Amino acid sequence: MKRMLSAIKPTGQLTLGNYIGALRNFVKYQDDYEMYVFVANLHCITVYQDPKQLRKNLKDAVALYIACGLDPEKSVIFLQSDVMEHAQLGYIMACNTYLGELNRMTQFKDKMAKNETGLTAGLYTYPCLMAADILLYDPDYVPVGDDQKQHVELTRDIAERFNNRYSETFKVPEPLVSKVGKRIMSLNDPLHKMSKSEGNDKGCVYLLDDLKAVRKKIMSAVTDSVGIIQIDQENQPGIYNLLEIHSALSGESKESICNRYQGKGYGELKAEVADIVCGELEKIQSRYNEIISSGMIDKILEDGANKAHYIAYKKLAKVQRKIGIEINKK
Ligand code: ATP
Ligand code: LTN
Repeated sequence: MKRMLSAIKPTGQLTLGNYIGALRNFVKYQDDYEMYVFVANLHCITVYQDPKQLRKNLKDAVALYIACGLDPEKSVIFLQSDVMEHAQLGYIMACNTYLGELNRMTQFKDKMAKNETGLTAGLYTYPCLMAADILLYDPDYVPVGDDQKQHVELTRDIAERFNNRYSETFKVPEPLVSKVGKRIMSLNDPLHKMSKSEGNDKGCVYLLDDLKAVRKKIMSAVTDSVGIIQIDQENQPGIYNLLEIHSALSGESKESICNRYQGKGYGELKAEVADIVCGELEKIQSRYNEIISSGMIDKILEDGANKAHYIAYKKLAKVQRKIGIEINKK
């Protein structure tokens, strides 16, 4: 069975973007692939997090993974820092990555361009840790949203370079970006990604949001003055985003939705999208509440970390032998 690995970095509450672009796909894949999914808590702290809030976000993220359908019997679910090999291989990967490569990473460049202050070294070297996260497990595929594709491509470059230098060690993974829903945009600023860390709560639907608030956010989504429901991402990015959300969740093609909405207004489309999103969130939230009150999370994470560690440990030992940092092992 082929293997997949992915992660989410819960720097805040998980969003509809995380669900459509990532989580939902993990759930679909878990029947056909050996699936490893972790909560990237080491990535979270590349930007300061309030410790109490972070603890809650991490627990919520695990509960939401399961509430969205990840099954601990089928998928290995764990917390990144419970498997220490991530940090150790991350350092080794940083020693095999060039500054020029990190300087080209769009996510970091965007932050630099905004003149954000207090950017940390951890944020800069984040792609090296992400490469380690992936390469420890030799996955065939890494399912991610559009914004993470560049990091997976860098991971491939690092793996190939390492294999050439030290002989075959890592499988070179493929990024897997789904066609629909790879980039859900903010509801009130459809030119920017729906994002949990931008502080734009009105444009962002959180999976644990009150459903009335969700409906309100969708009904107030920014659209345009064209007045026709059609597929025109460039001139009608808000409508395109609503069609994308609808299509990703309902499975109906954007063309078919547009056909049904010939001669109808934006308000009606928004109401239908709100119904679909709220229907989906209602199910997720009710399962989330059961999971949180069941106290099952600790055991799931313990089992997951044991299974992940078994693989990561062997891979790190191999890497350390190959690069010559151990004295008595060949
Ligand atoms: P941040 O907002 O802090 O940058 P994020 O919401 O992008 O974070 P990540 O942990 O970086 O969250 O992403 C987890 C996964 O969810 C990644 O595969 C990412 O590509 C996907 N994802 C995140 N936001 C969206 C979005 N708006 N549309 C589609 N996929 C998304
Ligand atoms: N950087 C990713 C989260 C992440 C990840 C990974 C995704 C950390 N390590 C390994 C896939 C594989 C993000 O989504 N921000």
